[in-house]
Amino acid sequence: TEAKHLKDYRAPDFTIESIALDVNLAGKATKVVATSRVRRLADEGTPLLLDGDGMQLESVKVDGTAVEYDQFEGGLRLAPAPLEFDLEIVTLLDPEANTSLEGLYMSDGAYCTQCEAEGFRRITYFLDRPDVLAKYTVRIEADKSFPFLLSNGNLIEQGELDNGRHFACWEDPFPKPSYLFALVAGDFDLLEDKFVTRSGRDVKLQVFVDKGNLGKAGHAMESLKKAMAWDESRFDLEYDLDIYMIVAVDFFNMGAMENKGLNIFNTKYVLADSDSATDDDFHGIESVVGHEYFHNWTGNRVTCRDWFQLSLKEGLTVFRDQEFSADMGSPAVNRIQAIKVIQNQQFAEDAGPMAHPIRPQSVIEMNNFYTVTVYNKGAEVIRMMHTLLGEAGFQKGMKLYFERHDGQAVTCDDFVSAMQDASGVDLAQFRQWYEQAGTPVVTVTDSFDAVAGRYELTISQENPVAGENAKPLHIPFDLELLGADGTSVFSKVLDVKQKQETFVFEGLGSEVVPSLLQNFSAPVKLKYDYSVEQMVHLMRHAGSEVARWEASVALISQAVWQNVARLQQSEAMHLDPRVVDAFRGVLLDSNLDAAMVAEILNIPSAQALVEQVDKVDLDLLLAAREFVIEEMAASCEDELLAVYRANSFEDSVQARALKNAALVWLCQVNEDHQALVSAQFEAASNMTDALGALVAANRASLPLRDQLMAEFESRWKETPLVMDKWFMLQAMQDTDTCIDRIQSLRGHAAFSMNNPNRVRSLIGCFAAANTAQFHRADGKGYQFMTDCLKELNKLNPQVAARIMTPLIQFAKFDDSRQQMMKDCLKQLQTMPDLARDLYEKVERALQ
Ligand code: BAL
Ligand code: ZN
Repeated sequence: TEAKHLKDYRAPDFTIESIALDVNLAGKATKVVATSRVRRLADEGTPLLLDGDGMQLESVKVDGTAVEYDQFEGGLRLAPAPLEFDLEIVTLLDPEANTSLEGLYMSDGAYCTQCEAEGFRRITYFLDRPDVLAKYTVRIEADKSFPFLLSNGNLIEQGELDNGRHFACWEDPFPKPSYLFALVAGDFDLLEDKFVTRSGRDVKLQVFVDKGNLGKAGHAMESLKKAMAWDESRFDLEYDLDIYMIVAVDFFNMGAMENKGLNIFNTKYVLADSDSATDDDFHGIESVVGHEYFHNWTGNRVTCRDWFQLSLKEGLTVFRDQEFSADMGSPAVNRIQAIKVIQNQQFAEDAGPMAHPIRPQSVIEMNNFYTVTVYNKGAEVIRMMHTLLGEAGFQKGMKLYFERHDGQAVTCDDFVSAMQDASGVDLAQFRQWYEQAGTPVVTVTDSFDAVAGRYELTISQENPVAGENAKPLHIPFDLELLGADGTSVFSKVLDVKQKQETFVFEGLGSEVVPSLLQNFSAPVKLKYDYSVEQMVHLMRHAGSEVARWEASVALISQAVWQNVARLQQSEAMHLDPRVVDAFRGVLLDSNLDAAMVAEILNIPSAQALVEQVDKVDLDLLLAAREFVIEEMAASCEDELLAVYRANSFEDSVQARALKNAALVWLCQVNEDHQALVSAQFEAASNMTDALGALVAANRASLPLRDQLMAEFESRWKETPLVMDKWFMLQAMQDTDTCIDRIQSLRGHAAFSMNNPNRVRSLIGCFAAANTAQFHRADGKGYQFMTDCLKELNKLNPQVAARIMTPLIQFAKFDDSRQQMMKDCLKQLQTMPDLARDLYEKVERALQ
């Protein structure tokens, strides 16, 4: 359990130019014969070290002759070898016993693989690192009860064998790192289609789903075709193989995996029809199908030199999938969703013990670094470059990046260099964004000289996590100045480069209201003392919809914190009528897109509010937030009802979003509105409306809640992805009995601790989203999570480490809660068989 450091990176001593994998699938006696062409890059006399884990090693041969070897924890050492040789390794695997879902495992009776980051070493001994790129040929043999035998690249041969067995051979013409290897064997329903590329090549498209789910594969297929067309038109990138396959499996640690030509997906991001999937699910599928497809260039054609560079492919590919979603739908709503991920989750990561730069400097378990920092802050860093270079400059940079690095394994620095060299924009200082952990705090002060017509804006930056010596960052700071009548008098992205800088604006006839850091132009915390009038002004007049939403977040956040302060002084809470009026104005504004109004109604979560401060009295925060919602809802009840009714008649994603947001508020203020809930639930012709009703009933713990939940369960108990929604609702109810209910639901027929989707829905969601019950003052929430983690530690450490995140983010809470959380972590720390994944997080938290 030692950390690896970026500074210790060394090029490999050997490389593997090609590998022939012969995989004989036979349950517990599955056998893999791997024949690699190995070439020594280092000096003569250098031993060959191979990675390997959790397999039974049968034999090792060099150029056909059995050789001696040393086996050690995590690998194999061979004596010094000739310059080039054939290496044959035979391993035995037990995919049925593999509950970690890394390497080769079984999902609902199908064989499948997951090799990123370091799963290939559970299939054979190998140079399992992304800078070793090999050509793969794969022969799969299995019983005919597994009709489909799939791997990367093109099918070159298949045939029948004796004893009810058959085989298939695949060849991938593109050299690839081992993490992009994939294999699937199973019985599926298959949806087929084709895409004709810009240059006129036919690409066969296949989506494989569990039997009986063919009717739910269409949206994924449509999304794939849209993604392929979009990457051609926006990024000038065309697909490069003759076939593209997506296989959906229900047991999957991640969302999906971009294996070359053979993506393996979590069913959650493939299966959808309007009966069983919400509008959000449809959107998520389009975005993840796009994401994996876009990896074909950003990740597969050009990959990472080492895992510290993960953001090279992930930050860039998230940026690309965000742009895809924006171009397919509403740019503003998509931007808001991306901003919320940073403000709610990434800021929390930065403020906790796992804070790391988007290019981490040290890692114990790589699986712990598939984070909102590497992915989503990484995407914000790419977005800032896009802002600095403009679309044309950015695309020139992409072109140069591929010209220079196609077929290579490279670093984040290589990417930035291509952007700089192609555009001529100096990015030297900008590279700091890859170095520093923590959220920079940007403080703004201003003054207006009415006589001179001069406005001065002073912007200063600090990074409390990176510390005093942190170099200042290059921050693209999007600024708009609005006149008293709401017109825009200045709008530009400022280049902020110093620790403190003052910008002067002359010739202003009257005082202006600044819209600062518009569209969240950099992933920083903004500190500026907005007055209520200013925020209300921005909500009405800011030039972009995102900026108007940002003003609403600032306004409502201030209202919550003011009431926290009142509670601390034992004063009565109250809500400024101007705040109510501003929200009422939004409800009445017929020019606003309904989805934007819904975003504004979905006020910041408790978690998002916690991230705005350094220390929090959670009980007061929850009380104040609830008070603000109830006051607002009570004051706007008529308008909410009108909005609810008006949007009930419309059949659109936007209308449903607004209607359902309004319903939550209505139920908060008056139980009588449960008639609306019940009517909506019974009449619902789609999952968005059915779930909207349940969410409202659950949130307000309405009397009919249990009955609706029971109806929903009996309708959907055989549909795992829908039961995940039901488990989530159970996990999110803020009632005293919640934990006991979750505990007993672990015995539900639809639940399994072996299935990550189920675990995330019932247990992960409790910790991540039921703030009140997870952080119960009696510590029961923490202990419940800890008990679950102890169990998952053996079954699936990767998922355990992922869902434990809220338990290590204790720094902002009161001493009593902090102590209880640490005590729980100490229970984990003393476990004799604590997995590396959990070990790393526990140690960092208790340090
Ligand atoms: N590479 C792991 C899954 C994804 O980010 O696409
Ligand atoms: Zn990705």
